[in-house]
Amino acid sequence: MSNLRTLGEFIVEKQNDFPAASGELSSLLSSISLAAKIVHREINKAGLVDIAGAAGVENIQGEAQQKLDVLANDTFKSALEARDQVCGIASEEEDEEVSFTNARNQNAKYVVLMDPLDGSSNIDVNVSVGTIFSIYRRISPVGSPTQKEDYLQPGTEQVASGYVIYGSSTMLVYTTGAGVHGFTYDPSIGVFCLSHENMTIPNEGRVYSINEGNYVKFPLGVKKYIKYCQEEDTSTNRPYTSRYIGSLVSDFHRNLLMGGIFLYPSTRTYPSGKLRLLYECNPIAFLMEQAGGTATDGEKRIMEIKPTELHQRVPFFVGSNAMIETLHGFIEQNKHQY
Ligand code: P6P
Repeated sequence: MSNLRTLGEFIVEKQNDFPAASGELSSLLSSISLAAKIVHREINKAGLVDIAGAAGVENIQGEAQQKLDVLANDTFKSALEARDQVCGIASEEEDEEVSFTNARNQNAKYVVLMDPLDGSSNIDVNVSVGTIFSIYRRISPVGSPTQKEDYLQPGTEQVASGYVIYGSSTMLVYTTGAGVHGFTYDPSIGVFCLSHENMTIPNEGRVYSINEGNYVKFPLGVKKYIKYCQEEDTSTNRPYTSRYIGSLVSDFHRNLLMGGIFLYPSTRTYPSGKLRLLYECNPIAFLMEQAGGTATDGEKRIMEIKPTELHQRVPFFVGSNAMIETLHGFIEQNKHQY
């Protein structure tokens, strides 16, 4: 295959897209792709060796069996700590941020926020899951432990973000602010190969993704938008198609490729929504904007929200511009009504 371009080669080629980098991005992203290969391997044997659900079961080496989301967290954390570029991480699996303690890491310039295995409950039913990551420059002085402020930056400060989707094939999709690029993993040679250069989302789509089981708890504007999606109107290609996998990375990846809108609104039970701002919504929002789409909390740009705590949740609407615009109209007309 003459046009085979690996993730490593592509990053070096695009090196100048990553400001003030001297190979830092390639090393940082290669540690992420290394961890992704390990998680890919563990996920693909989960059903065989019962890693998926069983915590506390011993494997053949007599080691304590880890649940996959804990295993994914530990794998990404140690891969990132092993390199010189990262001084700390925040993770859905860690109550507080983890500031790496050795001098090498404390002299590093970047922090990584991640959801190491998003949608892990889907593993037991063989549905695809994903890793989501977001990379920032630290604010606190180099050479010291990280501070909370390093992790509580608005999404506009991201220098890179991406996801790994462990689906029918494993893909790594990332942006450094110069477009969105997708790489498909070839396990036979152990490399991620460029398969989707400059991914862009269509301005219109026909897919809406939302957990309609929560319909009665949605704000009135969201209810009216769902009914709009279901109305018969051939001039606007409606009714749309409802597709909901229940795994953010999978629903997002499909909509990125085909066009569409993903909605996780606030509900009466969860007034701030369910999805996490720092390591789910911001990285996905960065990718969406770079692919020509929109990501909001129903009113304002997700990436302009000033975070106040590591695990804070926000309502999340992401997808094709025209669909988000129509949704905003319904939300605006029916503010604060359920
Ligand atoms: P619900 C998975 O648990 C997750 O965090 C996202 O990946 C997914 O989009 C969402 O929650 C699904 O939530 O309430 O519809 O099951």
